[in-house]
Formats: sequence, structure tokens, C-alpha cells
Amino acid sequence: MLRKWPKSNRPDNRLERGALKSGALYLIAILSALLVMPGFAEQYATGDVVQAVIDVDGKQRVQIRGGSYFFTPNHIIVKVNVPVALSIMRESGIVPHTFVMKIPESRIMLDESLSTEARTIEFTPTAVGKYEFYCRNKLPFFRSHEEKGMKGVFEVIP
Ligand SMILES: [Cu+2]
Repeated sequence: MLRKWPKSNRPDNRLERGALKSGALYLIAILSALLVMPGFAEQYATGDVVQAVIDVDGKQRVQIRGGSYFFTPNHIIVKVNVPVALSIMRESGIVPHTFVMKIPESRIMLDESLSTEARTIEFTPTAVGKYEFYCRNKLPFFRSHEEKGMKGVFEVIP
């Protein structure tokens, strides 16, 4: 609805300009806070333990992001016998990365190339235990990405 100010109580021009100015300052303050705030760009810091949240659809959703040379989070905890929707992606950059995880008891064998667009893999872990996930990439004569730290723990709890 369009609101017209009667001439008598139209806001003072000077006041309006003041409000605009403080609004702009406020916006700048928010933007700089976002830029400075640690963890804004990073959803999780490397080294974080994340317990998957069971969503309304009954799936445990987890996101993992890979980069040179880490996974974040690098310790994930899920419940056994509850479907997992695992979203994987990599940071932008020229280095290719993969996500490999094997849970033999549950017949889960994941070996995926990571893209900068998130992709969701669904599976249900049926055995309690700790399983490693890692990037299998390696350049000849260099240490593997896994050795450089691109690995994590996928923990299935009762
Ligand atoms: Cu890698």
C-alpha cells in the first residue's frame, strides 16, 4: 500500500537524510562484521566434530567440503541404521580431489570425484564403528593428499 504523508506530519527532510545515513553505516558495519567474523566463510573449522542432524524426513544430513589438503568437518558422527544424506563438494581451485570411504559391513564403497557443486550421496550404515574417509589423489613423487591431511573419521554410533 502506498502511503502518502499529509503535508503537516511529513518527516523532516533533515531527519530522513540522517536516517538514511545511519542505515548505510549500519549496513557497512554488518558487512565488515561478516568479513571479519571467523567462520563465516567456513561452515566448520577443520578439526570440528559434527554430529549429523536427523531431518524431518528421517535422514541424517551432513555436509563435507574438501580442499587442499583437508576435509571439513573431519570427524562426523551418525547413528546406525538411519539413512544418511551426505553432501560432498570441494572448494574452488585447480587441484582435483576425491572422496573415498568404505564401510564393508554395510556394503558401502564410495569413490567420488569432488566438484565445486555439492552432490548428495545417500546410504544407510548398518554397523557401528569408525571408518576413515580420504582423498586418494596423489601426484607422482609427491605425498598423497591423504598424507597431507585430506582425511577424516566417519563414526557410526548405536
Ligand atoms: Cu585431494
